[in-house]
Amino acid sequence: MQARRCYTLPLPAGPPLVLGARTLVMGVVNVTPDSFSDGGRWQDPGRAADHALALEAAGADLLDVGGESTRPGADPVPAAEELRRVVPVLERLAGRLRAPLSVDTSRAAVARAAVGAGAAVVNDVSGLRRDPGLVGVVAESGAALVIMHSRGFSRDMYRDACYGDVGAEVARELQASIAAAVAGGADRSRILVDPGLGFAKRTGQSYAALAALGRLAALDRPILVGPSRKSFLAGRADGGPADRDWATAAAVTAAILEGAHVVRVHRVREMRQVAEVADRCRAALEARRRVLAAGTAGAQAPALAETPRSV
Ligand code: PMM
Repeated sequence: MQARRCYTLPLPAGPPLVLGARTLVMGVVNVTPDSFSDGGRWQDPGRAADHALALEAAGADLLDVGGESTRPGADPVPAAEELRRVVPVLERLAGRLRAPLSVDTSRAAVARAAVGAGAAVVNDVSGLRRDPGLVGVVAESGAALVIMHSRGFSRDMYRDACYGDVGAEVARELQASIAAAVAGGADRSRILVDPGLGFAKRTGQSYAALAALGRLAALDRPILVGPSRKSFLAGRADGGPADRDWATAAAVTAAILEGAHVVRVHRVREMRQVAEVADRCRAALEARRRVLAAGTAGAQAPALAETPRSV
């Protein structure tokens, strides 16, 4: 475990995103009929907006609105349909949230409309490979950009799931995407990176990418991780995506101990609790490491801020 660096990301409006002091929780709002976990639940724009407001009330620091399923095998939807799903939700939320809005899209046209409707973050699961125009929208608008690692696209992503060293290859490919973003005019200080758990990665490869999260620290950008309910978390008695929240909690904890700054999840209230405890564990482990490094092994680690409890 290494110390987590702190970053302050400027956003087009409102206060900057402060990353590293505590883990931020990004709530998922999928306005799709076919997402693997919550497809069809929030298709009505009013219900989707209410869901976003409920996630903020539950403790979300960011809200990620998406209009195209990225599950393996999903067919792409036309841009007009993605716009029709996402923009009315963002418009309904404008001025009603403190948490910045993110749009989960790989298309420039959707990113442009979303930023116009108030999104402050563009979350591109294609890592800038799908639409070369997307980086221009980010550069012009000053939106923050999440560059997620993947290979191929939804329909064929497992074809390229061949790695010698997952952690090293993910870090190298993300580095190349950052360079492409900067060459396209994006501000490096507004970029986050994401190892893309489950994207072009089979089960063992997703765990390897999670275990190698520390390698991404070399990119010197904040790290976002999205393990929520994914199939790599399915245990022997798996009841489907909605049955994977305990497993998600384990992966969220591992991600935070390995350096994640933001976790993207469906169950915000619960994962906020998990993140708080994982942050306290991080702080205790870092303090203990400092004590050991100072050569005072056996001395007491500095006490964490205490909240008195009866039990
Ligand atoms: N996963 C999904 C969609 N978007 N974005 C980022 N940055 N990272 C992810 O891991 C990610 C994502 C797929 O999950 P969903 O269908 O629950 O949204």
